[in-house]
Amino acid sequence: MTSAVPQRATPVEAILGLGSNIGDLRVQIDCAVAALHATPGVRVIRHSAYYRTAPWGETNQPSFLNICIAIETTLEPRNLLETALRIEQEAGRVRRERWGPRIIDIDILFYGDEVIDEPHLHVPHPYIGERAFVLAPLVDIAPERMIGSRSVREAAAAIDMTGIERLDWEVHL
Ligand code: GSY
Repeated sequence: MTSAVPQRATPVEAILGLGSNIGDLRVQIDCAVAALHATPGVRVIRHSAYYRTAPWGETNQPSFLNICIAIETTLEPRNLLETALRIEQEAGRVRRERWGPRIIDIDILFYGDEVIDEPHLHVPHPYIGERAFVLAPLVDIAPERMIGSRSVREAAAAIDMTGIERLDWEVHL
């Protein structure tokens, strides 16, 4: 089958962060992972544990469920972003407040080793090293990745993990 979306000849490993804090958090996260895996040019290859995390930013909102996944993708970064936004919209996400509650949020944390600085597309994601809700799941799947001069493992060891709870839930790939 041919696709209108341009595909790279060689797959790239990208890392995505997912979070949800409205409705059935586990269902929303799992549906988003399944929708990504069902997208032509995307294959989910690793999945972190699930984490219940205290809200960052606007703290007067429900706790989040967060995970990270690694994918292999032949999609260009912009098409991967559009895929993430489509899946968010299909899940019913409406963008209201910048740091407010959300059905599902999908962030591109890394796209290979590429550095991208374009409107709405900043990769590596600029705040990875400062967010415990990202670092906790990220260390499960990419501990040796570098964030500036530190590895993910080092950044995770240095950050305050108060409010971050690793859940003993089975992970399906
Ligand atoms: O940037 C992702 C959305 N988000 C989150 C999140 O995913 N988890 C936690 N714990 N707090 C958050 N605040 C925002 S905004």
